Amino acid sequence: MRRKLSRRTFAKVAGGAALAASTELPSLGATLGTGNATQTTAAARGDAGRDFPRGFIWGTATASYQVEGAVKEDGRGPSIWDTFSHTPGKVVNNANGDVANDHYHLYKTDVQLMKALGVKAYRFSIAWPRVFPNGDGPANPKGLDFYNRLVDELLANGIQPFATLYHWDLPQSLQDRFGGWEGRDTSKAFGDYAGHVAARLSDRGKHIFTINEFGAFIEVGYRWGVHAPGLRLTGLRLNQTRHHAVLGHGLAVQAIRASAKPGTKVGIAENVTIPAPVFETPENIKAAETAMREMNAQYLTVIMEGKYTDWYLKSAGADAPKFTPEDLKIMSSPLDFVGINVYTARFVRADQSSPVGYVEVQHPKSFPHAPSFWLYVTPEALYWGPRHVAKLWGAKEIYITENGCSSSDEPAADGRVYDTDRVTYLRSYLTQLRRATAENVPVRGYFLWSLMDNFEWADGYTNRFGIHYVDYASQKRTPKLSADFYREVIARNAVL
Ligand code: GBH
Repeated sequence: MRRKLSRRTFAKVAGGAALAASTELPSLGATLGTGNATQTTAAARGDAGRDFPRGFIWGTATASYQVEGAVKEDGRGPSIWDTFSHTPGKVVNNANGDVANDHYHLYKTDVQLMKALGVKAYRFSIAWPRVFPNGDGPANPKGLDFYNRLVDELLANGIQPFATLYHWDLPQSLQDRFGGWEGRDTSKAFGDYAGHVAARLSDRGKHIFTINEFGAFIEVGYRWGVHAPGLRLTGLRLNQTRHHAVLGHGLAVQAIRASAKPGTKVGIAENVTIPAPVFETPENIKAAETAMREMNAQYLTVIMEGKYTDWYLKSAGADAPKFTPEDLKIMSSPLDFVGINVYTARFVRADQSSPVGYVEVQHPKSFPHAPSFWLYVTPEALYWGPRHVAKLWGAKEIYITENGCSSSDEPAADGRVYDTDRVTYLRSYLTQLRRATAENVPVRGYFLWSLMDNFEWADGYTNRFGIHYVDYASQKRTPKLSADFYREVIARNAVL
């Protein structure tokens, strides 16, 4: 299943990117290392047609359990990912995040990597069990101190902190006592934790994301059993768990509003399922818009619309979640921005014989994908994702909170990694993002996943998503070719 993407198939999908570049590219040698490219105009640089809006925020992202290590330090409590990864057979090679990238100790080094790239923002996540070792109850001030140090270090280097409150490391105690997100008490505890952090970090951290990817930690963790906590729920129990997770998000938004300093902005980072029209006729575009609402009914749609779609409730029947009108109000608390994690798209076409007016066109076996079997290379995702969010729900501020890809990443004789497949992937996707910004879709920033290779959940350390190569034995980080590429993109504010 995990086949490598051949050069030929990659070239096939990358073809679209070249079309946008109407002017001749300067030679690589001439462009690498030009720190002052932003001081000239796009036209003078030959970037016209490939440039991003002024002030566009370029960033990188990581998540606590994937990079921090130090799982027993300074009073951190255990999370469901400690339990899961230490259960034999759950993670490739039985790997775990005990040490990971040792970012807990090496964060200053890592901030320098970001500075060298020229990123303006860093999206990291806060480990809930560092702040509340049991999820609720007494706080552990030493836990938050780490994030205070990190935020100060970022600001001292001119990098804006964008903090995510939940990137899957649920305190184990909440799993034991309430069944994790199966229990409404977890939603409530999440709200309290969010308010606590916002009160203490929002004097410096102005952008807060509540939850990363319902569509991953619920579906993969509570439905497929492939991620922590490794459950296989179905029917009403599954739908109620989904509901509690979104409710937790809403309670967190309210708690942040109540406790944060003025000027704090709140949003979400969701891996929306992105339906792209299989080709762009008005009928297929309409079908894709309908599909966007239905495919995300349990998560982003209810957050943006304050109700579950009729079709979702009808299809769920007796298994539909139990909720009150008050729940829906909380879940749809207004957001300042919408973050979407964009990796891949699904193709749809109009079909009037379908009750929802669309059908999905499955990817054939030969469709190119990255080493991660699920990562079909569909650059259109980075156009249709934000466009749907803006058009359907009127979002005024959108962030691409993750985008990136895995690659086989074998160091060459000179020790460097020439990840031309990743560069090609990024160029193709960014070309589509640029199409969106050129049409005034309000995308304000982009966070590349990931700053560096890290613990890739059930894949352990076997699947690398970084633009810096990490040698885990020595903890040495080495920029890949994609890091050079991204540095140039940032300096020129244009796709290269
Ligand atoms: C993101 O999820 C995560 O936010 C990030 O932590 C992660 O490192 C990054 O992607 C790269 O994977 O094994 O069949 O159950 C992206 C959405 C959802 C895609 C879960 C992979 C697992 C498929 N992911 N999915 S399966």
